[in-house]
Parts: sequence; structure tokens; C-alpha cells
Amino acid sequence: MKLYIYDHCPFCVRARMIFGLRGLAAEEIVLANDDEATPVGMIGAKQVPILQKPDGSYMGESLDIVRYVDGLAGKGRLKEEIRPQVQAWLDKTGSYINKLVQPRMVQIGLPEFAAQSAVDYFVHKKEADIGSFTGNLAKTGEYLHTLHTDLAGLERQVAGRHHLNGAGLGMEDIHVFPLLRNLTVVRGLVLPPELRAYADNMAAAAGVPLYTDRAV
Ligand SMILES: N[C@@H](CCC(=O)N[C@@H](CS)C(=O)NCC(=O)O)C(=O)O
Repeated sequence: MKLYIYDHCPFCVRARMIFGLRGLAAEEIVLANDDEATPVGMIGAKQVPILQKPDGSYMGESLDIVRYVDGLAGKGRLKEEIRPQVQAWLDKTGSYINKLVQPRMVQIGLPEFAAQSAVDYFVHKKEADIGSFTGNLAKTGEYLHTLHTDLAGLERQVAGRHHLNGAGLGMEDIHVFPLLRNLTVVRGLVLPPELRAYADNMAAAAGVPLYTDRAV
């Protein structure tokens, strides 16, 4: 199967995780960020991840891909439950994580941004959402202060160092790990110890490396 992604895309990490964790192979293809024709030709929208299934058809929507691959693997189904405290963390941090992460993603040599036209496309599109990248970078200290407080709250929900719920792979992992992984692109981020261990373990198990060694 082929999985079309951007490296920086947290929704794509969800799909990459389920392949890695369930031990199924996927050929990962990184699209240029300004390539609209390819994804639109496949699913009618400029959006990744996109899975090409064995019958050649295309599937979009990360959670559909996760559930489809999970079923295909036949190794038990991931737990759907997301605890209210974890959902509250996702809701709260969702309002500012992109402001920390997106201005940095264009600085670390990712394949979807190999061409300047792809960088320009991303900056133009995302600045319409989060405001100027330069302005957001200047507010790093402020955002990190809030994030560290919020991470301390999430740390209290870590029930296991391999799966957040302490029991087995679940939707909590599929939602939370991609955000933690993206946050490792922020220099100055300090993950509390249980979350750090969880992120390291999940990165290894899923085969999706963190950005720690190239944080900016
Ligand atoms: N609901 C979709 C959301 C996917 C999504 O928003 N992907 C982003 C990348 S992180 C995208 O392709 N955006 C178009 C763009 O960046 O131009 C899913 O879960 O798969």
C-alpha cells in the first residue's frame, strides 16, 4: 500500500503510527506541499494523508485510515475511548500548538518543503490562520510557558510509558503522540519525565522519529 503524506503533518503521523505499531508495511510518499493536483486527483481535496489501498482505490481522512489498517492487521482493535481530561488537553492546546510548530517546520529541511515554492505556499496559507510566522516565533516564550503548564496536566494522565491509557493502543495515542512529536521541533520544550519516556517509546514502536535533534 502507498501512503501519501507530509512529514510535518500530525494527521499523517496517525496513519504512519498504525502501520508501524501493527507491523504492516506502507510505502511512504512525501508530496510537495504546493502540489495540489496529485491529492485532488486522488480524493477530490488538497489534503493528506491519503492511502492507496491494495485494490488501487484511495482513502482520505486519517482516522478512517487508522481504523481500516487496524482491522486489516487483525491484531486486536485499538481502544476508542478518549478520557475527558485527555480530550480537554487536546481541545485547549489545539488553539496554540500550530503557532509554535508551523513557523519552525519550514526551517528544518523537510522533503515537502524542498522547493521554495512549497515553502511560500505553506507560509501564505498558514499565516492566514495563525498570523505572521515571525510574530509567532517572537512569542515563543509566552506560548512555551502556557504549554509547560498544560503538559504538567497531561503528565498526570499518563497511565503507562507505552500507551497513554496504561492498557493498550488507543485513540488517545493516535491523537496525542503526533502533537507531542511535532512539539519536539521547538527548542526549549521540556517534556515532563513520563511524557518524555512515552514519546520516546512510541516513536520507536511506531517508527516515527521525533524532531528533538533538529529543534529550532
Ligand atoms: N480531517 C483530515 C485533516 C487532514 C489535514 O488537515 N491535513 C493537512 C496537513 S496537516 C492538509 O493536508 N492540509 C492542506 C494543506 O496544508 O495545504 C484528516 O484527519 O485526515
